[in-house]
Amino acid sequence: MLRIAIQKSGRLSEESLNLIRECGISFIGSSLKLKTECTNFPLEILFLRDDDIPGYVADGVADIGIVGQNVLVEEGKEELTVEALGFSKCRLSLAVPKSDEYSSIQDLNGKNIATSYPNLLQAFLDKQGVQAQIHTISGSVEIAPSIGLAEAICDIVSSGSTLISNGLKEVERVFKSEAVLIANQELTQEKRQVLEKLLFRIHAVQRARK
Ligand code: PRT
Ligand code: ZN
Repeated sequence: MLRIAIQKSGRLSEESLNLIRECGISFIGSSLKLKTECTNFPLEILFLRDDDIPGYVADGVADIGIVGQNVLVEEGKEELTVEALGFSKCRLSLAVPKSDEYSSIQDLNGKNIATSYPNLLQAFLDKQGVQAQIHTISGSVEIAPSIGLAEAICDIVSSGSTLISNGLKEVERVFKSEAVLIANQELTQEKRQVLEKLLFRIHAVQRARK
């Protein structure tokens, strides 16, 4: 039996469950349960916060998982990656108030930047040779400039409408992300075989979607 960790409730949940279903795997789903066993495939589904998924897979509490690359790389666990899944595409971007003049990344030198992704942001700033103060906050990052917490933010963007409605403009793309399948690095031979079977089905689903 292979254990997969997916997001309990959020932007990855529905597409993660759809992928499992499209693989022809049946389960009795309930968002209230922490886990469920599939009825026609040796798979057990664990429902977790997305931030906890890389850690649980690294520790072997779950064998495999589906999570955004932004969370995976932020947590320093990209070595768990099996393959990209092509959904939940988004980007981590820097944004400043719409009315601010902005000509290059150097304009952020000495500024305060609010984000939930301090590691990804720090790596980007280091690469660009920019020194700024990073303020790590766990949510509502886009309101930071309007309440005077920071001059810039670094947050996940997909359509861009959240930035616009908060009077911000996107100025730099820091990281490109999509959902990825991850796996524990010490799976038993048996679990590895189940994973191979699952991957075979995932590839068939992906070909059919094209
Ligand atoms: O409760 P839990 O911790 O499990 O969930 P969460 O609230 O931390 O994550 P969730 O469900 O918001 O996102 C899960 C994953 O979906 C993220 O880690 C990304 O990999 C991916 N994803 C894709 C997104 C978005 N698109 C997205 N648009 N994650 C967040 N957003 C947010 C963003 O933070 C901003 O507030 O949506 C807003 C921007 O969207 P636009 O369309 O207005 O630009
Ligand atoms: Zn989260």
